[in-house]
Amino acid sequence: LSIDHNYDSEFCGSIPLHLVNLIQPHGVLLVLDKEELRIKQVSENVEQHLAIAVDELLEQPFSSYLPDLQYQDLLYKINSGNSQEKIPFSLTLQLQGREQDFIALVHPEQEHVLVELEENAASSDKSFIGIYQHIKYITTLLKQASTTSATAQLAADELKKFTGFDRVLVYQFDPQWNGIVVAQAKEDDMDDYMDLRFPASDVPKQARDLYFKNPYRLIPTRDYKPQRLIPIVNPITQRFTDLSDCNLRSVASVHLEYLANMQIVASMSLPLIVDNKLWGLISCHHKTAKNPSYEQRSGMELLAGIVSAQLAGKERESAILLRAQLRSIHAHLLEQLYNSQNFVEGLLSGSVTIQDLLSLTGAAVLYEGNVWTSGDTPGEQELRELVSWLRRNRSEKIIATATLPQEYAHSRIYKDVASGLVALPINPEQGEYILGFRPEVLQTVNWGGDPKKAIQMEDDGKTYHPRNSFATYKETVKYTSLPWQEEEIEAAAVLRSAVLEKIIKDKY
Ligand code: BLA
Repeated sequence: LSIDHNYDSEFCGSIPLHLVNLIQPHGVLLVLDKEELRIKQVSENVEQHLAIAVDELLEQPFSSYLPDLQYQDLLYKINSGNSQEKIPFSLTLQLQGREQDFIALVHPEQEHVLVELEENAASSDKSFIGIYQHIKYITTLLKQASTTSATAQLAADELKKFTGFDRVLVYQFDPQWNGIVVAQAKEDDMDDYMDLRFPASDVPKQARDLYFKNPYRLIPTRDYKPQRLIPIVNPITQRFTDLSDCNLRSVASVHLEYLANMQIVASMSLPLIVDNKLWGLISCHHKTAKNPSYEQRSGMELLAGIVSAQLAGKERESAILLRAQLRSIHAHLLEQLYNSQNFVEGLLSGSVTIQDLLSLTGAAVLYEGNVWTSGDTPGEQELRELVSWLRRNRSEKIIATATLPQEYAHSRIYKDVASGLVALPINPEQGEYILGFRPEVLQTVNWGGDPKKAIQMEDDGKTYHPRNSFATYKETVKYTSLPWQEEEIEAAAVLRSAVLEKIIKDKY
């Protein structure tokens, strides 16, 4: 795409999210030493949640607030190494003679242990059995969805019903890390984001990376007072405490502004991970504050995992289908190639051609000083110039581009036949190539707000804001063909080897 999002990695991508030293106020953070599990650092809001003052807690052994059995269990969880799984569990704290239940998340780090505690206020909205049956029902539906988009739409619809969020979106990343809303379920009065594309800087790299550490990012309300850690510097490490693993971590202010601009108060997002890669997100929005119960969060986490597995299955199926289609054309073409007088004939004429295999609208062979073409191609002189450019610029490998006119300005005059190019080198030193062409396909991309205005920098060059409008911004993408699929490039590579073999066989 022609829009340059150079801010992503250089600017938004450099905000250090993990060293903010602040948390959101809907829970507390305790930092314990590893040896004795003594409380070394706490968030300043402990008194609101635990009814014990900061000074009273600091330096106390955590064990003095726990029944012995729970303490033993905690020790086991910290030492077993299983805590990678990050399964929350309930802890009953003994505070000033009374007992209080919390949901705890424990993260053993290199030098200390992070303990996050939250009251589970909304837990009574559904019984375990109720939630279990609901998840089972959604899972059954998901298994029946036949395509990627059906899976995504079902996930959005069912997660909206399951959680009660006002808007649930399925957001899919493209190779440049822009994202497209591929499914949406929403209340009528919420803005419609379906099919809109958002620039990569909206979810910058370090925010994307954190989804591999945390099962979700929850912001129950953007209207909160951040809570500092006390003391400010972690007395164990003598540094700021790394909050990468901490669910309560305070939110980057640019993102809080973003949520305000989207007119939402609460947000929760969960990763969709396919083949170890961040495929997309499930993004949930609410007009007012919303803090789902731990049971609901766990259900959402589980469902995001199931949706990911379903998407992985669908992607694999379509890759297999494409491979199978290519393979049958390939078999024909190879047979024809072997039986032909010469490889040029075998590729360009006959019942199947290289055009069929690679979905080309034109093809050319430049070999031993001659030029052969089939279908729509640039003229002979233009082909010779194109090959000199290829020789100068590129390697011995197969080259495929869907944006030739952007890379080689001379080709703009024939963009209608060759905005997409695949080049199979035979003998690149001599300018001998097999070339395949695809025409320009003008695409309209609907962005959620003008991506060139994604970052609003103030005159001081330091203060910045996210864009304040997500109204559809239409961009016409020129000089671009349909994309080349990985499977097509693989097929081209196999064909190239067969051609090289044929040439040798015919010569000797
Ligand atoms: C975080 N941006 C996020 C998150 C989402 C988005 C989902 C994760 C936190 C959350 O769940 O709310 C973006 N949300 C979207 C998009 C849609 C959506 C695209 O629903 C589509 C419908 N953001 C900017 C700019 C910067 C930026 C200009 O717009 C940087 C200069 C940064 N976004 C940014 C940062 C975070 C973020 C730093 C991490 C916030 C945090 O976790 O503290």
